[in-house]
Amino acid sequence: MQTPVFPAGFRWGVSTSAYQVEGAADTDGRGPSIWDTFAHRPGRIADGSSGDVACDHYHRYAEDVALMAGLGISAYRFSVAWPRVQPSGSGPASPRGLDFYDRLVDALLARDIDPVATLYHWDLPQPVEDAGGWLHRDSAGRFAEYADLVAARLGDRVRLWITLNEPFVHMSFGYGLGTHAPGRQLLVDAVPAAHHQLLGHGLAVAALRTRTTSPVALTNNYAPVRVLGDTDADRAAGEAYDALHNRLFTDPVLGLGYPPGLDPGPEVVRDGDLATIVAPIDVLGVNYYNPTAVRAPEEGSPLPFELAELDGYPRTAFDWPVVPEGLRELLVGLRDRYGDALPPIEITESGCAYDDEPDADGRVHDPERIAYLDGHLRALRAAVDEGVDVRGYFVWSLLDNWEWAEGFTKRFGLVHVDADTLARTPKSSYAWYRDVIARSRRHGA
Ligand code: PNW
Repeated sequence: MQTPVFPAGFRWGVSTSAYQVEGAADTDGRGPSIWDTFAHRPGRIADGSSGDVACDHYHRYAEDVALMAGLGISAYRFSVAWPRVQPSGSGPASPRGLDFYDRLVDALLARDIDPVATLYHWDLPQPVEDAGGWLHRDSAGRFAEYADLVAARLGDRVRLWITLNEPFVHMSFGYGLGTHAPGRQLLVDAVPAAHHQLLGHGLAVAALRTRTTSPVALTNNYAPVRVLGDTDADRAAGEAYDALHNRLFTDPVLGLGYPPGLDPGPEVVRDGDLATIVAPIDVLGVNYYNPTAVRAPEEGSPLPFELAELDGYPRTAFDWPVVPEGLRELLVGLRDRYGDALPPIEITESGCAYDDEPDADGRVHDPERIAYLDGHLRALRAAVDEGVDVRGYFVWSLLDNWEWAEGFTKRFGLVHVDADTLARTPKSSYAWYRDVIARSRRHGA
């Protein structure tokens, strides 16, 4: 059976993020971000690496855009590094910092590839963190000022704007558990970092509307919840986790207010904030990797759920279960939950890590990735056939890049990157994805 085709005009893409691919950490006046600080602190990154050089995409972007053109994609999702645009986290834009994105956007348009820009993919300028980071209300306004500076320069050419990437993962790993930058371990006290990101999103949407007519989106990570056990306590734990992971950053934006139990309270949420946050978005960005298994917590646990292993599925090199069906489940679930309030969806990340290395002939075979993507495109097609309005699909990622706390140990790319030479070698999944796109263009309906 062939991979399904999608309607004409369906957006085929790949995604990356600034700190994970650019490198050039000190180039052209870039300032430090929380990820520079975190990665250079001993013991935080699996292989002791940092994004100082990453894939050196900052200098090799022309080669990378040529690889994209070879895929035949219609869109490239990248992120803009706030510390390049405002090296000290506030004040006027650094023209040299914006120049890079100007060049990138023009190179994409010259190849007929839509630039899709994420404004924030977790690289907060260190001075903004030093002033309280996302725990502090002022960060929301600062983010909107930064968004305005970027849109003033690129607003005429970016085809889709995404304000934030995965604010849930940023809040929970960065401020709740401390496994990501800025490394704070506040557990449930991290919730103000939710409200201030959402407020920043709403203020940024308003700023973007004055600068561009292109659509505006928010990208969230979603995980269908699988409840292990059949007690009321297990089901309550499932509800609690679903509210935190899947609803906290979506319900307020789509007009439902904060989910029960997660309202940050009057000290944090001021009059008018929810009206700012509910500013209409044109697209909901959906990132999907796997479902989450949950059961009732032990007595005395600080959290209202306990995360568990989801058995019975193949696993990626990240040890994440491969559950394509979860994508259909989550898309139908979003439609059922939000109904007419749900805007069109684009899958802004989907992908997997495997230990891909060149064979004796220098070729990189990654049949597991092909099976993974094929399965997820089938699940996506099933959701579309059930009436969910999905307009695009972006593979994470174009390149083997710097995978946050895992450093270079997890390879997500359609293109292999040699750790020493940074040479790019398209994997067999690259040719497969190219053929899927071409066939969909010919036969799409
Ligand atoms: C996303 N989880 O992060 C990010 O948007 C990317 O930057 C990242 O490289 C990619 O997924 C692969 O990890 C996630 O544990 C990090 O559920 C963690 C989770 C999900 C997404």
